[in-house]
Amino acid sequence: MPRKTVILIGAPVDSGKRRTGCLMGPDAYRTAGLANALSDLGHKVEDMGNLTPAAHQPDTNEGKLHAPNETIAWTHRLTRTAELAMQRGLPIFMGGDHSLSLGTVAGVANHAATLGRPQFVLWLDAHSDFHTPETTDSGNLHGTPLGYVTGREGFGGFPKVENPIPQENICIIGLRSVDAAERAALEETDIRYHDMREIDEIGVGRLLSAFLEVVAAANGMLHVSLDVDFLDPMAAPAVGTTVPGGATIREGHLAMEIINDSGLLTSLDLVELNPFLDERGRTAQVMVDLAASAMGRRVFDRPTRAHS
Ligand code: 4U7
Ligand code: MN
Ligand code: MN
Ligand code: MN
Repeated sequence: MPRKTVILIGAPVDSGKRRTGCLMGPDAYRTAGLANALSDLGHKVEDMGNLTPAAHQPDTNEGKLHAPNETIAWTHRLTRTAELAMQRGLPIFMGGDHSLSLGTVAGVANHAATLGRPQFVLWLDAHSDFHTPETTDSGNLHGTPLGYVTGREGFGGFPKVENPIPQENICIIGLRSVDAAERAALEETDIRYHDMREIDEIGVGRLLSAFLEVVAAANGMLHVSLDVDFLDPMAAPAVGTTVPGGATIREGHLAMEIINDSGLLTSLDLVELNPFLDERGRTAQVMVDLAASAMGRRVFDRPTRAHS
């Protein structure tokens, strides 16, 4: 990838579920050396420090949703921050739980609209995160960002989504835990989704390349949202929502390397890292290494190929 201005944005969002700890994510990425890994690749790196949510009323324990006021306040802050950062460079949002993507995706889509370019979203996750506040059983808003940014109903009290992402511009890869209500809703959409079986049988490279061809043909902007639980918990244990049978380290890197080769990446979320659950920082390190692959780290400068 050509040299970029990369803007690291700490988003210590911890309101999207009940188990806490994701607020330590941004500092774990710093400790694992994210800024240096990117500057070693030739990028200009700025760290904006950690954001705070907009002012909000304290949450109560009433109602099904966990901490809606705080998550709404984060959505306001992150939407605006994403819009502004996109004007200056390539933002990497260091989470924080996945409810941060209600704001980051809404914000990058607003920026794409000002350029008259379509926004695409690649969602690497064990889960589809397609709930609405009405369909969620857990009440955890980290399970709702794709519902929100596609403009589903039921997000009363949240900022209006000015530029919903068209369903066909979204690709989810890594699925192995989809709730019944999400599945019924997803099957009615044009969202592209691939479960682990498709990774096994077809390969992450082919699935991803097919989507990236669509993005390139449309001159699209590409936001990648990387949930730690895309990876198998043996490779990446520091996450609250472990689901066995996930992607390997190599499948993760191959995806990132293909993203880099495409030259399409315009923004990135690193989400759901819970350093409190980590083993000597190894999950934070895996995520930093994946981000470096997405931003151009490679073993050789020219593509290698098998001997015939
Ligand atoms: B994550 C879940 F019920 N679907 O809604 C829910 F399985 O950002 C999990 O992908 C959501 O980690 C996981 O609570 C959200 C559950
Ligand atoms: Mn609060
Ligand atoms: Mn997720
Ligand atoms: Mn997940």
